[in-house]
Amino acid sequence: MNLRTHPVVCFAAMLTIPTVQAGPYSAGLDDRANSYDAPVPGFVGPHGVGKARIDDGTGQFQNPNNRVNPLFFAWASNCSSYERSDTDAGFNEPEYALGPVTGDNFDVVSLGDLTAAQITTGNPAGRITLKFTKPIRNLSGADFVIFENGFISGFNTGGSGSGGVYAELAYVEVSADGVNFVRFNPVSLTPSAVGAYGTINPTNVYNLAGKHVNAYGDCWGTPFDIGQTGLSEISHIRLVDVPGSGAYKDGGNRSIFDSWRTFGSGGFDLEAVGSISTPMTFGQWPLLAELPANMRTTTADPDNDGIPNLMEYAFGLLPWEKNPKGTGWRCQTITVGAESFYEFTTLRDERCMDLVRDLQVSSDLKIWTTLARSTAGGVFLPQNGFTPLISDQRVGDLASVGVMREDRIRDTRPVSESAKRFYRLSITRPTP
Ligand SMILES: [Ca+2]
Ligand SMILES: [Ca+2]
Ligand SMILES: [Ca+2]
Ligand SMILES: [Ca+2]
Repeated sequence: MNLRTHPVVCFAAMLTIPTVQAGPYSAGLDDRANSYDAPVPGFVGPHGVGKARIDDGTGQFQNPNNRVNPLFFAWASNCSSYERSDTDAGFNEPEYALGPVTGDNFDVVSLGDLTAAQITTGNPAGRITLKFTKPIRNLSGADFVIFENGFISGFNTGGSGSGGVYAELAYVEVSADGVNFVRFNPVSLTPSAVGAYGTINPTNVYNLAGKHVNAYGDCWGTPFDIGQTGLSEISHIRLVDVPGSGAYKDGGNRSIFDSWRTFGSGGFDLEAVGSISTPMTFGQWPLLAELPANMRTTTADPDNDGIPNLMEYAFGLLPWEKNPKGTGWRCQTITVGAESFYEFTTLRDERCMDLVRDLQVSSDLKIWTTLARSTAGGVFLPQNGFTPLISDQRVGDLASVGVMREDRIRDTRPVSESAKRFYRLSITRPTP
């Protein structure tokens, strides 16, 4: 719904408010620890995580110093098809779904809503298919994020009462060839119809787009993990509107309810689709484009934090933000039983495909031998007959995002052995 087209919200025929059992899924905004679908902020910066930088139309900006979340490496670039299900005017230009998120809830394309009669007749629901220039790979955690224009409603109208999300939901389908699509398995535990312009409790909804808030200054998107579909890489994402009458079902054959029926910008409103898991080389790293032209080399250090650009890229850091000394790589002593061992910790962005990372040992600082190696963004593996203990885990405060890793590599040779042993981390970019 867009209030520009519907300045008066009508809520006739509202239902009584049922007792609602909340599900385990994420809230409408800023629920970073949720293990299912923690929403991903479209913007970050000094005005707060998830606070959109929006042109208010007079040349003034809300949250002017925030920027689009640099976690996103690509945005939908083409619309392959767009079939709206109603004939309402406005919000029918698919170009509004392309390019970076804006946080502007009017910068959308609507899929349209179906009437009860049309649902009975079997009219198809509105749908749109978007294409990415580079494939999105299944890396750790969420791989892409969908931004609709839901908002926290102050109206005590729907199934979850005041403070629920005014949500228009859509099924999400992905494809590697633009022909064969696989649908994410949707879950909707909303117990009953919420009426036109009613709200839902988003903790009852999973694997449907449209449950998170992206309006009036708050900008959060819904994460999707390609790993759930059995595909390893995709190029197309299709959204199919769910008219929330209850006629459309989730993966457990439960009725899906959302605000229904809506007009003007009826049904799902797509604002943007961002990719996290787009493999990169240093030269393709989108963060480079935001640096001054003479500061884009591998060795340049525009933020003067002692970490050259190639290392900022390798460690998933920001080349324009000063990182504390020692960020990205450290060594500590770990005691196991009666003995101590050196353990190395390093950061790794899984999307950096062109790097070779070697943890190396030497007894004389001249001849170095590799203890463990990571290639093409992958986990470290033991080398040359060494048997270091290796583990890795997600790093960062967003439970849905997994591409940023922290590796731990523990040498098996005790510290107490008297022979000298030096360590270094080497990050190289083999000549393409
Ligand atoms: Ca709508
Ligand atoms: Ca994934
Ligand atoms: Ca730097
Ligand atoms: Ca930095």
